[in-house]
Amino acid sequence: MSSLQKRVLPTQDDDVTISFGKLSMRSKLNMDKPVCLIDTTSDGKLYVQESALQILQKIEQPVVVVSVVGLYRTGKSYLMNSLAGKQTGFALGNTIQSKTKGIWMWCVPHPTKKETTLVLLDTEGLGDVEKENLKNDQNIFCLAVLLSSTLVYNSRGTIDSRAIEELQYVAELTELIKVRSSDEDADDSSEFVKFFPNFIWAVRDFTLERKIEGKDASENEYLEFALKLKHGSSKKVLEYNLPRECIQKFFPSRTCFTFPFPTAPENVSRLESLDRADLSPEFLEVTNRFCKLVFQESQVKKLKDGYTVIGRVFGNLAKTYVDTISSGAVPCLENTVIAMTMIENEAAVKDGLKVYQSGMDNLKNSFPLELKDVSPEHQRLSSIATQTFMKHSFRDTDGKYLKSLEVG
Ligand SMILES: Nc1nc2c(ncn2[C@@H]2O[C@H](COP(=O)(O)OP(=O)(O)OP(=O)(O)O)[C@@H](O)[C@H]2O)c(=O)[nH]1
Ligand SMILES: [Mg+2]
Repeated sequence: MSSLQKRVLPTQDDDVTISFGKLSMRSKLNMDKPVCLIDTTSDGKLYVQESALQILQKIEQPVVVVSVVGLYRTGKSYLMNSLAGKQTGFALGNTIQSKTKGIWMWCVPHPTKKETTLVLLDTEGLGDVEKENLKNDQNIFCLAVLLSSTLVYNSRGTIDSRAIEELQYVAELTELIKVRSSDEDADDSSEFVKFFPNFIWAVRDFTLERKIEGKDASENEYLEFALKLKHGSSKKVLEYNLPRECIQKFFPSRTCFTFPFPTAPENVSRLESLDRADLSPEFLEVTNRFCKLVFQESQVKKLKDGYTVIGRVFGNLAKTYVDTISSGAVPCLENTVIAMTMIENEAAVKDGLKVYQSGMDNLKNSFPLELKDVSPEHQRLSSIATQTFMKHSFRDTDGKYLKSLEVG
C-alpha cells in the first residue's frame, strides 16, 4: 500500500449503512473506482449512463457533491483522487492530449459526515483545441454548477486576466439556467446564489510570492485582489469587469488555494506512482488543507425548496438536467423540483402497492379465510402501505399521490 493510501481517509471498501424506509441494511458502497456518469453520443449529445444511475439508485443517504472544472491537462483528476483519499482512481493523462471525457463519478463514504455519501465529479477539460463541439464545454460547466455542493475551479500558474477569462462560462450562466418557469425574460441572477455551489479556486503550480503592494497576502486575499473591479465605463473596463462581477455575484462563498509544484519536474508525469516522500511537503500541506476545507464546508446537496438530495434523487436530478440540456432547452430549477416530485412520488406509490400486494399474496396462502379475518388484515396492510409511501414521498401537499395509492 502506498503512503498516500495510508492516509486518514476511508477507503471505498468501508461498509456504509443504507436505509430503505423502515428497513435498514448494511450495504457495501462498492465503488472501487469511478464510473462514467455523463457521456456524449457520436452526434455530440450528452446522456446519462444507465450503469451509473443504477449505482445511485441504491444510495439512500444524503449526498455532498464536489466537482472540478477547468482547462484540460491541469491536474483536475489528480486532485479529485486526493479527495477520495486515493492515489489512483480517476484516470490521469500523461500526454498533452485531454484525457477525461464527459463527467465521471466516484461515490465514497463521506470522510467526516456520518451517514453521508461524498459524490466526486471529475469533468472533461475545457478549452481542448481538438474538440469539435464547443457547446459541449458550456454544457459541462453548467451541469457541474447545477449538480454540485462545491465547485472547484482548477487552473495553472496565476490568477491573471487570462485565467479569469477562461472562466467565461460564469458570465453565460444567466442564459444557461433559469430559476422560475414563468416570466421567460426575468433576470434570475440574484436568485442564483441561493442554489449555487460554494466556489473554490485551485491554482496549481503557483510559483509567485503572494504579495499585494509589498505585503504578504493570504490565498483568499490574493483571489479577491484578482477579482477587484476597475473604475470606468469604457468598453475595455466593462469587458474586464464582467467575468469578475459574475464570479462575485454568483459565488459569494469563495476560497482560494495556491498549490506549489508537486514534485521535481521529471516526476510530474508519474505522480500516481510516486511515494509520499517524493512529493513536496508544501504541496502535501496545501492538499491536506484543501481536502479538509472541502469536507468541512461542502453542504449536503439541496433542491430549490430545501429538500435534501439523496443518491437516488441525485441520479434523477442528473438525468433530468442532462435530458433538458440535450433537448436544447434551458434547465429550470423550479421545474426540476416538480420533475423530482413526480419521479419520487410515483416510486413511492409503487413501493406502497408492492408492500400491500406481497402482504395480500401471503394471506392468500392461508386461504380459506373468513371475511372477518380478511378485513383487519386488509386494514393493517393498507396502513403499512401508507407508511411506506409517506417515507418515500415528497411534497405531496394536495395528497394526489396518496389518493392514487388508495385507488390502486
Ligand atoms: N505540473 C503539475 N502536474 C500535475 C499536477 N497534478 C497532476 N499533474 C500531472 O499532469 C498530468 C495531467 O493530470 P490530470 O490529473 O490527468 O489532468 P486533468 O486536468 O484531469 O486532464 P484532462 O482530463 O485531460 O483535462 C498528469 O501527468 C499528472 O501527473 C500538478 O499539480 N502540477
Ligand atoms: Mg482528467
